[in-house]
Amino acid sequence: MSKFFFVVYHIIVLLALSSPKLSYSEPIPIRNHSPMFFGILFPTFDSPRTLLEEDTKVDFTMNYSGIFNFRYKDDWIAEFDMDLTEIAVEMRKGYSNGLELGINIPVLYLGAGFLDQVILDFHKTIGVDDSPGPEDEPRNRYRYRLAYKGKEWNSPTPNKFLLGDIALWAKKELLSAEKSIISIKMILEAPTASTTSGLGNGSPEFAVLLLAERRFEKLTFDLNFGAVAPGYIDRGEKYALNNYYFIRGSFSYPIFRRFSITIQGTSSEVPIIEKKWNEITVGGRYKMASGRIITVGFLEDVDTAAPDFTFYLSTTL
Ligand SMILES: [Ca+2]
Ligand SMILES: [Ca+2]
Repeated sequence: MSKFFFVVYHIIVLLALSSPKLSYSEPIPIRNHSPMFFGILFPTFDSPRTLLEEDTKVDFTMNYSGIFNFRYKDDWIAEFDMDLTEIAVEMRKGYSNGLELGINIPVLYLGAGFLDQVILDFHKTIGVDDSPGPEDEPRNRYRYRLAYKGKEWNSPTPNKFLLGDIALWAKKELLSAEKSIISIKMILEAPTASTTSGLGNGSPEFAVLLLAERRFEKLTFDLNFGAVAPGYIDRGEKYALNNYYFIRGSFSYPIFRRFSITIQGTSSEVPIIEKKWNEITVGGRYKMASGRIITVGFLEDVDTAAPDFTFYLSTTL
């Protein structure tokens, strides 16, 4: 055994022996940063569990995406080459009878990024060919271009922090048994982001989700089914968006007392340009002795409506 693996092995054994039982494994609420969804409500993966009455939870989350997507379809021209960082504060509070209310306040930052060559090298190492595509394009360039029927849409301002659309939700447990929970969640996204210099769509949006969870021994299985009414995109003229549906599934498993891994996937319809969006995410949660939970996730898209990848990091307060 090399010295490195010897040290890692002992750290893992220490973590496994030194801590109380992990009681926290659930889906990873990583963001969809596909450019087909810019500004449009796409609910994140959520557990049906609600906070106890008077309990509050505050999460700081960061989603970092490398985006490269050039599509020419019907009357659309879509050219995206950028990195997108989304930082958000998410607050929840529990009420009686399994009711939870929450708010998500996001701030976005678009720019040229710095990782293009690193990702190309990584893809080459694992045997993915990026040509034609990013391999043949300039490195670390900012490009946001969206045109419909020859009309250019507004571009958000790069290299600046931009307020995103703020979302409010209510979640209510419908069924709560020892190993199974089913909840309904309703989300309202308000058009707080600018439609001219930000990534706002300018329309209020609604979503209804059915959330379910089933535990088998240590394994936790979660399912989300969602229906979204994204309204329209306001660019001076209003462009109606199709309502769409999505389904998500996840498996979480505690491999050590403080650390659980999650593998999850999403399949969704897309409100403009493309037909479908599919992704797979792997990640994990680590519960510190203080009770703070650190979550990481890595998302890879499996079709063309896609950013290259999204990296997720969050911490509870
Ligand atoms: Ca929106
Ligand atoms: Ca790039």
